[in-house]
Amino acid sequence: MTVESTAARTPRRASSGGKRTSASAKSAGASAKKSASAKKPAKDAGAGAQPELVQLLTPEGERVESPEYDKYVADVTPEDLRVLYRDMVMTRRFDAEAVTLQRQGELGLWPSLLGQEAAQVGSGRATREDDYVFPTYREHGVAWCRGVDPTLLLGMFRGVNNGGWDPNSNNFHLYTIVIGSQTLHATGYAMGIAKDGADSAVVAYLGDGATSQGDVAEAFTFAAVYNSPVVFFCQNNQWAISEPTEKQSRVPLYQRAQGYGFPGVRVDGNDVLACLAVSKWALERARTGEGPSLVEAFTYRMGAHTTSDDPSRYRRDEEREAWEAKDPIKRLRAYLEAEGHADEAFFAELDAESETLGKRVREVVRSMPDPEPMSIFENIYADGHALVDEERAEFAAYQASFADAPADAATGGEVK
Ligand SMILES: Cc1ncc(C[n+]2csc(CCOP(=O)(O)OP(=O)(O)O)c2C)c(N)n1
Ligand SMILES: [Mg+2]
Repeated sequence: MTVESTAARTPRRASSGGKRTSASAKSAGASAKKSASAKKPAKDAGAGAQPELVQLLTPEGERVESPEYDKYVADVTPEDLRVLYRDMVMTRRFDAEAVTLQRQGELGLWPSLLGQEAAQVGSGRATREDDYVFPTYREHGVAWCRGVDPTLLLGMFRGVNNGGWDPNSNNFHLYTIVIGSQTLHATGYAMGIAKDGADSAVVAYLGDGATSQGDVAEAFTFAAVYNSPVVFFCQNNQWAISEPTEKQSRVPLYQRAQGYGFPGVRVDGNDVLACLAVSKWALERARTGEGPSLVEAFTYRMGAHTTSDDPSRYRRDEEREAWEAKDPIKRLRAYLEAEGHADEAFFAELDAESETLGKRVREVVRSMPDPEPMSIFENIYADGHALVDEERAEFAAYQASFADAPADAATGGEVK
């Protein structure tokens, strides 16, 4: 059983508040021990109020109570916790392989998710199969939870295709590099869902830097005014390339939501259980007609922005070291061990499984065929477009200008 399937059992259109069943004796999510640093003010990223941080697992892996959010993980079993742990380990291993592949010239570029596994797995596992997800370019952990084969994420970064997967297979949209624009796509999609009368929800991922984009302001406005079933899941990883969050906003990011008229919550983005709980809260709001929410997952980009970036030029090692102590995988492991929910054999098997994944990713990427040059013009517009036709013809003529060009190169590229 997966956490996702747990979510899928939640009745649709269930009225919010007080209707969820209380935790069973063996449900791991309920075993909160002490109350909490949930009320402890977090290190503020902006000026003004000291924000509260929703936290269910401390960095040391101790379960703390949250009167508001415990109920959203009350049905999480030890098996579910192991699934969450596995998701994070597999995702990190995949990501490490991709970085290595880029360093060896097999990929053109790679945006690592290192450090953001809990934010992505917690929110990803909160979604239901019929929900629709609009990612940025860094949501490899969410893709994993949605069941997208990770090797498919690499085609675009190898330059062999323009996307790599069918968004409708897993309700996981293509990666979007144009900062913030996916929040508009998500809001439009959510408006459509509402018009259809479906009770699915939409999740739009965005970064801290993206909150400065006009597209995001428009998406927030439309989502609020149309009361759309969309969750804006902002991973505040403290940096937008070399720009720190405090240069993006005068207030903590989650407080931006208030001005648009919907709630915003800051969650410990390195605590997978808290991210699961807060995401379920936000998704339930969306499903039950309560409209959009903003979740700010307070986390840290442990690596470079992309493999083209060198963070040592703009941030100090001590900052990274401080965040290492809050590692999302270490803290869930500590909790699993303390509660006796996982033994050495589990961790050893997972290590072996993740190595197998790394090997598979490497083999698949290296054997990806080069595309036909003209295929870059495919799948752009459903009904064609004059400008694309012109560019296709120009490129075909260019191809044909080479001495060793195949005889049909100037035909406009009838690519099979
Ligand atoms: C509209 C637009 N402007 C600028 C860029 C260049 N750019 C790429 S990533 C990035 C920073 C994004 O930071 P953030 O939203 O915090 O996401 P993160 O990369 O930290 O996940 C910028 C400015 C872009 N891709 N699109
Ligand atoms: Mg960022």
